[in-house]
Amino acid sequence: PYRHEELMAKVAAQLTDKRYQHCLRVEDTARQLAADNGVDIELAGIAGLLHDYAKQRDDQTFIQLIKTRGMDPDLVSYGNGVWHGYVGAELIKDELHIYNEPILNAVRLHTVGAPYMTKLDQIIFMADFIEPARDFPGVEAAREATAKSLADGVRFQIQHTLDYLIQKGAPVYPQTLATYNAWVGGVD
Ligand code: DGI
Ligand code: FE
Ligand code: FE
Ligand code: FE
Repeated sequence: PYRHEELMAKVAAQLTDKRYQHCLRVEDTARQLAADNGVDIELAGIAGLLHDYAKQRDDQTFIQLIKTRGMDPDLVSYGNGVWHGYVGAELIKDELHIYNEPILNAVRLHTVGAPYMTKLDQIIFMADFIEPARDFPGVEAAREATAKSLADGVRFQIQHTLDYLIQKGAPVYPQTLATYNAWVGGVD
């Protein structure tokens, strides 16, 4: 249904070669995680390929869409990191004519996660974090957690991300915190 070669060309046309190569590695990692976790491999591959489709658009493009599509107005205060998933899904509909909600949602949530994530959402979230070229301190532990279970991987990543944002003094989008509370926060 989705012409793979055609989508690859469309993604490549929007990104630097470096970012495009990352998308191909995320596609590959997503396919592996899908095979390991009983998720549709083609769907996971397409979502992985497309996840950063909008990453290199101008701020103005994102801000305009946030305003005209009735998205959370607070999004405007958070920047490309938070925009390219949520708003990127709108550009994927408009430009690639892909309306598959499981794919679009996995793209929307790939950076900040959500309290409830489907297995496909979790796969794209994790594939982006652990693809073979990632080399931050802790990536091996993240790969091991993800191999144990997707949920362990998600917990690891959201804790790492929140920690990173706080270390940097970056603003935390409320949904990032909601993801953290749902997956990590436990009373004891
Ligand atoms: O697009 P990638 O570089 O492959 O990776 P990504 O989509 O996971 O993350 C993009 C950036 O978004 C990353 O540097 C961390 C940042 N980010 C994640 N959550 C938040 C955030 N930035 C802000 N300001 N607030 C958040 O809640
Ligand atoms: Fe991204
Ligand atoms: Fe990510
Ligand atoms: Fe990415």
